[in-house]
Amino acid sequence: MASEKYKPEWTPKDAGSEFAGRVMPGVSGASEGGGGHTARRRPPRARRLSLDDYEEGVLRGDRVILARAITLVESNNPGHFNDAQELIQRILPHTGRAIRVGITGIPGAGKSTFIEALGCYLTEEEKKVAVLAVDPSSTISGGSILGDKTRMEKLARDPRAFIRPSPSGGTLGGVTRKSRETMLLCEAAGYDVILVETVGVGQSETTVRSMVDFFLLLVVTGAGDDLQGIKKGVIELSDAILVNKADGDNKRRALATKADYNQILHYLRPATEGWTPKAYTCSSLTGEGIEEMWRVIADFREQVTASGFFQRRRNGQTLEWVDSMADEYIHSRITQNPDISACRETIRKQVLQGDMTATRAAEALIDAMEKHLFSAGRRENAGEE
Ligand SMILES: Nc1nc2c(ncn2[C@@H]2O[C@H](COP(=O)(O)OP(=O)(O)OP(=O)(O)O)[C@@H](O)[C@H]2O)c(=O)[nH]1
Ligand SMILES: [Mg+2]
Repeated sequence: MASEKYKPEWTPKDAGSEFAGRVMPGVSGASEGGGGHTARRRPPRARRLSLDDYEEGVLRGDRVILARAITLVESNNPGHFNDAQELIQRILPHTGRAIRVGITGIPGAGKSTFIEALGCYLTEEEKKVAVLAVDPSSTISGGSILGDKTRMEKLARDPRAFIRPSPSGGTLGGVTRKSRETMLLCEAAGYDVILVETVGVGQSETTVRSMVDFFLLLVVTGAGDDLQGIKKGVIELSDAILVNKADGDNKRRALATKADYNQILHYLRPATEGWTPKAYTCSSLTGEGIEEMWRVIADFREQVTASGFFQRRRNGQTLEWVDSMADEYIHSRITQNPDISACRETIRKQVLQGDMTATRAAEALIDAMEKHLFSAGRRENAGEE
């Protein structure tokens, strides 16, 4: 086979047969780089699931199907949206039985370590625990939970636990909708406790507060008397403050910090009607104080359920969610409509030039929206008939 024809093109002009190439015919059935018996097999493609499969799998508590159902809910593909909504509708009667706990705190306060400690305590008590992360600023999915999964190593291996990273933003309702619907799926799958860790900065505290029953602020002893940049507003959202890392030399200081926070809480309006928030200490490393914290959450549930506020808050949260999605939808329809945008620009200029009052401008904008949005709506409806 060694011949001129097979010589590589960089072969020196006067070279002999040592530069000849050989071309081997392929062997059918073998894969690249090996004989038939070592052929690499592709993992089988996941079978497409029907809505019945999803529903039945989630209700059975199948973790693989639960994960796929969450992926469906998180999809930004408009084709998946209706299926996801149909699935949520079907599982809705099986939701609402879990206690939903939000956990916030500055980066490094020990949220993930605390969740690991509390989660493991609960699974030992034979409870099923789902851990979700919510990062409203996330544009790519799966960001920090990769790091968190190593911090929640024991919990991640526990068959009674389910850990899911923050979804990314995107279509209607964004991260909030996806996280809430994920929570519903986990409840339908039989999880008794949902722990939601706030990730990132900005609006995550209020977003998480609006989807949980109990909101826990994790703090650590700071250098000096400062409040570690924790906004008063976040303290006001909290049902308890937990001074973490109360271990070793730090324990004494943690107790002092707890007393400081109790003082502050004394002057603030409680976040939950009929419940007095207090400060506690714990060590997520040694486990001291973890059980006490769970007792507090269980007492909260009992007390606030008895007063009727537990369900009232949930109802309020759901209705606010509906309104905010509708607002967001209208807003995006307006900003994406080129006719309205053009009109808006003109009106804004006129206001700044003093040619139009602010109130007249608002009226003119509303007229433009009604004209363009609602006449477009009528055209769509007419087209469907
Ligand atoms: N001594 C001590 N260290 C702790 C405790 N809890 C957490 N840590 C340590 O504090 C560091 C930060 O903990 P994380 O659990 O990652 O904190 P986080 O609040 O989840 O941090 P972000 O997710 O980055 O916001 C880690 O090195 C933990 O080992 C504790 O109770 N005691
Ligand atoms: Mg964390």
